[in-house]
Amino acid sequence: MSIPHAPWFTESRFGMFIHWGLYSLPARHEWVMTNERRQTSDYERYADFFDPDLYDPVTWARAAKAAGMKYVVLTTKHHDGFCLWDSKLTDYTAVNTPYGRDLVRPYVDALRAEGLKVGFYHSLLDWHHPDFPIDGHHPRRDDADAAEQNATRDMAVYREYLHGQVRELLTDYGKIDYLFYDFSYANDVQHPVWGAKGRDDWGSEELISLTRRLQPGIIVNDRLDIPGDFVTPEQYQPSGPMEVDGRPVTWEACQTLNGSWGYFRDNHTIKSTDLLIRMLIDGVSKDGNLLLNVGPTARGTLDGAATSALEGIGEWMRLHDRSIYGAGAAEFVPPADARYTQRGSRLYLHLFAWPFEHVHLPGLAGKVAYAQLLNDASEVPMAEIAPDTVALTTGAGGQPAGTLTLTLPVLRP
Ligand code: FUL
Repeated sequence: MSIPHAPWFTESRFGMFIHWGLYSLPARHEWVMTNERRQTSDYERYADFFDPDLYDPVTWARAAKAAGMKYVVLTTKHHDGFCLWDSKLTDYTAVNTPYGRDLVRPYVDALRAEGLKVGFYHSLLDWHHPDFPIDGHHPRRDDADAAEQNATRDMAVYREYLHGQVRELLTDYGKIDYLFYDFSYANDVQHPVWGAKGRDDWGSEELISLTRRLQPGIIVNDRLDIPGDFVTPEQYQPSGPMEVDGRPVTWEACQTLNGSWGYFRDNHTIKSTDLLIRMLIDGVSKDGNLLLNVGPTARGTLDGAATSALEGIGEWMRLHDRSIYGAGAAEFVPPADARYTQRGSRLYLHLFAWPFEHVHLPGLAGKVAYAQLLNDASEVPMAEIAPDTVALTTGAGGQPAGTLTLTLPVLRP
């Protein structure tokens, strides 16, 4: 399902998520402020040490592009409230750190220069703002006087700040293609004392119209507690094309490399490159996008694990990207441990485990004109072995994530 006003999105299929902010300094998860119940005054000291001297968004943009990604989404502000841009509405910004500069402008410029679409992530939550009420996610939620503190916090004041900051971001940086709001939790956290926050708290209707008014053509996600342009399954792969109220929807799975979005120095449980490629294929086979996250270090670099994952994916994409871009779910059911993606009259069979000699494809007899490997265009011999089944002779050689292309003559009359 493509978005009528932004067909580029499903055509692209693959983007980069970047979680970067003060939490890159403690380097143990972007929720460190609330996980460790940090006092604001204690946490905000990280700003005194924020000096990403190696920040060079051109290298990020090039790494994304070389991996085959077509758009990039940066955390302009995460839940900790620290702003990467020169906001006039708070001092809690990158400008007031030893680095002393707006980080968003060079990011936007770098993406444009590389021909990538420009995305912003923006947190609805703000654990730094004095008017943001203490709720079930807040670092101060266990304070004995939390209720008392809340008496002086005014969500309406915060809401105005939120909208004002979005206005800055969507006014001062030229064309923005994509916005990921994060997140409304009306049905998510029914905290016994603080309850939840829903569309009225954030002023979701107004925020979304402001967004579209300032950036006609922008696409907006679904985390405002009202429908957006696409839905955002987080850290899971849906079991098939997604639907909401029985209707197909555009979707994008966001996924981490190692379970944390922000840089996590001591977490080495990185997903293998093979697995990441399979996640991308799996999503496309179900009509979805993949937004794959990296968490740059506090010096502004991508670490070795992220870099080699991106390079590995890029190597695969160089030979297989036509089974990804503009492709989507196929009308056939693949054999076990395989996925189909389809673009027009081309059907791509992705074998997650290389078969020993033959692969049988029910439902394809009489429908396939020719079969070949996508990586080297070598022919794959094909025979009809049953009234509806085709067998391909793939050879005994192993490939980690093999992709066969089947060329179908006519799929639809
Ligand atoms: C979540 C956030 O709470 C995580 O920190 C991360 O940003 C993820 C993409 O969305 O809801």
